[in-house]
Amino acid sequence: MSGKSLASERRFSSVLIANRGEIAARVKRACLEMGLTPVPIASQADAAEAPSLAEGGPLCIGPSTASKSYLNQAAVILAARVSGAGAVHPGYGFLSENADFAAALEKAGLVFIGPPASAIRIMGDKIAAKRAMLAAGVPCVPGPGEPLPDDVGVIAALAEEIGYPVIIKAAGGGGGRGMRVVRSSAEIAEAVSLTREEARRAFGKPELYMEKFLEKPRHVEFQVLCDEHGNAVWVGHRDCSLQRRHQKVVEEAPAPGIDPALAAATGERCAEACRQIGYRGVGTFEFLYENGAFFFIEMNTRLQVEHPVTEETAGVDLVHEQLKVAQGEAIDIAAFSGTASGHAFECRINAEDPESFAASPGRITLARFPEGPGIRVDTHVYDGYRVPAYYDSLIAKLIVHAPTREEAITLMRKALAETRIEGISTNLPLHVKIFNDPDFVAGAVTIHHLEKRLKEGFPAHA
Ligand code: MV4
Repeated sequence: MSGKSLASERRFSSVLIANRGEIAARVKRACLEMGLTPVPIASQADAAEAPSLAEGGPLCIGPSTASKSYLNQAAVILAARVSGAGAVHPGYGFLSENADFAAALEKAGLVFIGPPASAIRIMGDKIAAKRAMLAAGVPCVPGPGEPLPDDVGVIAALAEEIGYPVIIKAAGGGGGRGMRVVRSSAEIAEAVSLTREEARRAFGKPELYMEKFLEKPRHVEFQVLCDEHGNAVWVGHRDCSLQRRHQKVVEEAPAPGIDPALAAATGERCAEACRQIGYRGVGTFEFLYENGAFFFIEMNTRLQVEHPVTEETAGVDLVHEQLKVAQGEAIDIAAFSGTASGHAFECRINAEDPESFAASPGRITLARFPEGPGIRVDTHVYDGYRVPAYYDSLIAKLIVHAPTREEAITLMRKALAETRIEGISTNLPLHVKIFNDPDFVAGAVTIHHLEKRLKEGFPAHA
């Protein structure tokens, strides 16, 4: 009964999209498909490329600099108020994992399309997240879910107990920021003091924790979906090991070569953790996978860039599900059991130099994307679109889905060959090399593979 009344309070008919680029386009499409009115917003740089407000274009919420527009909570909330939007979809990045923003929306009587602020807050503190996962029986990297003490002797003893190499991480870090590998007791005191100073400065939070450092892991993550009625399901896994400087380049689903029974057990642990913390919406459990075992590292409380590979293999629209559970609906558990089929890849097409990785903003004179069975392109760009210099360089996601991994690779090669972006530089040539790399094609490369290949100059293999 209380579920019903809660649901009716949460109903909304229009959704402010607090983001830009391909994900704003993706969320807009989902809103229209579900009979909801999308309310786009834009910074000045993005508004310059869009139709006017009178022509159905975005509400301009501020200057081009993200801190004055997409990150300006007051401006986003004001835009929601004046447009009469009932809910806000944050996309990824920007305000998507900001607990204060989620709380401010609720206070303003707006629905945040995401988890409760309390869940965002827990996962934003990597020590609290790890403690929650240990309590829920999710397998974690060896090391306590507790902050390091001040006493260097006690810290050194902990490192001996875990066994070198260890890694010191900042509780406020994540995504590769604020961490330091320590290979011997001689290095530990300096590593702790340097990381603590960085943590204080960058995150305003000096707490650190310690883990066993895994040398050659893969990055495998589990997608979850939860409603406020206590239902939580895991919706497959993805391999995101192919990365450079913590930026993912290619993702695939499912992660190749994982024992289905181990995946099911791990996925179920993730779902149970969600039930325990009262999670709602979509989420991702990031694991390191090494020697046939999973080790939790972080949870992301947002829709992720790479969600399409899960959508294609699981046959689910994750944005539709987000919109439904945000309105208080129960998820249809039966729709998620044993539906995964085939293999999907995603190539992130960035406006950047394929050799130096320098950003390459400017006018796209021609944009041609492939189409046909098994091919999906998530993008906001078109002939004549000007890529602004202010934001990240993602301009399109090329996604393929086929019955087998081999067929999906063949399809991606074809899709890449049919993609033409002119006027700016893109990383398309890098993707072509990756899909001709025998180790990548064989499957199951580690998180170090791409950087190793780049260092070698991507040798052409016979
Ligand atoms: C680690 C690790 C090895 N051992 N933790 C980097 C980003 C952040 N999410 C966690 N990261 C890592 N944590 C332990 N105990 C190696 C990394 C890591 C990494 C992880 C996932 C994807 C790419 C990575 C690249 C370098 C290091």
